[in-house]
Amino acid sequence: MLEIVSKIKDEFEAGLKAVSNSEELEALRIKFLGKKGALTDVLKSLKDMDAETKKQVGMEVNALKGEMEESLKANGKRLEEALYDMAMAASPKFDFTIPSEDNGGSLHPITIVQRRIEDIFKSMGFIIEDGIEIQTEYNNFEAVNIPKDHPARDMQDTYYLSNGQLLKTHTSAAQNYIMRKYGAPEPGKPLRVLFPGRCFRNENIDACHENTFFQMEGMMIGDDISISNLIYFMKVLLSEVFERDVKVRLRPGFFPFVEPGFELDINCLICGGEGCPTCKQSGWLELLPCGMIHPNVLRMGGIDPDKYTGFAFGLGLTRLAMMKYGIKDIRVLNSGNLKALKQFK
Ligand code: FA5
Repeated sequence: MLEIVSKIKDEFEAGLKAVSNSEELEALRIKFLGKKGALTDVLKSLKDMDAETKKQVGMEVNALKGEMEESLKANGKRLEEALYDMAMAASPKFDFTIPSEDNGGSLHPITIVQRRIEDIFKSMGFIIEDGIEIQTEYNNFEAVNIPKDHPARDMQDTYYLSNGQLLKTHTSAAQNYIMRKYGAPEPGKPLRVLFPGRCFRNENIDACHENTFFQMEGMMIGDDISISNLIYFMKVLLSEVFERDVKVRLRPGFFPFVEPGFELDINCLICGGEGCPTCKQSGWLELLPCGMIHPNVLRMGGIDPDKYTGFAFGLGLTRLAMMKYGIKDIRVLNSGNLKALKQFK
């Protein structure tokens, strides 16, 4: 029987050498591995053999079957590549690298604004960090002072994975990781980090709420950081992004991870403050919540709140892009509608 297996192997190899297209390759597979294929026949006959022969032949046949499958796969790929090369050779004028005339592609408006803000903050000594999207409940909530059963969790309902992890609801989910990564700053050298990212919430979608949107978070921690630093950076941010004066208002805001906390709203640039669906008729749009980092959050990040203070802000990047470009409805940004999006080239 072992001789038969060896003969099948030789025949298969000879057949493989003669194959010149994918139809022939498939015919070869059927001839040897199909329902009535040569090797399949040997496999079927194993049941009639004595235990010792069955073991020996079984091992050989299974090894050969694995080899054949590998060879068929590798040759399938080789034939596909050869076909592609032939097609390319037959149409020498076709060149992938020539840009298309009518749609050269463009950056998404959120990317444009994100890069602009990153440049502004990099010039002020900030490091850019990239936060992951699937987070633990601990990082997203507990580590930013939102314990289990805290009512603040209701504001950020999200999508849970079967393993208990979740799609992050805010960029603040990276605060703890970043504090632990960089540790307490040296005197006079505050830690300055900017971390943009995509966030997810189980929302009722309307003109200014999406279930998938972008935020950009910033954090500065040092031995001498105060609210004045916070206000300075927020002013620089807005004036550089809008390149003109915009009306803003600062009001107290509650977030369990800052104390004191503020809401910085922008006068709606779609309606000029008169009220429209984008600002829910209020004339103002919540854009930039911020505050002084809560001592509990610093402590959980391994930073001594008796020695260090810091501020954090969580900019609504998607909404900022809307205001910057006069986009009335947030749904346009995730629509994939190239007609709408390519004008921001
Ligand atoms: C937060 O997410 C806080 N983590 C922000 C923060 C960071 C506060 C650091 C203090 C210190 P809030 O839930 O308000 O806060 O969201 C922040 C911004 O994200 C909002 O002002 C808004 O501009 C934007 N945003 C929130 N939900 C949505 C949504 N569903 N669609 C679009 N933008 C949203």
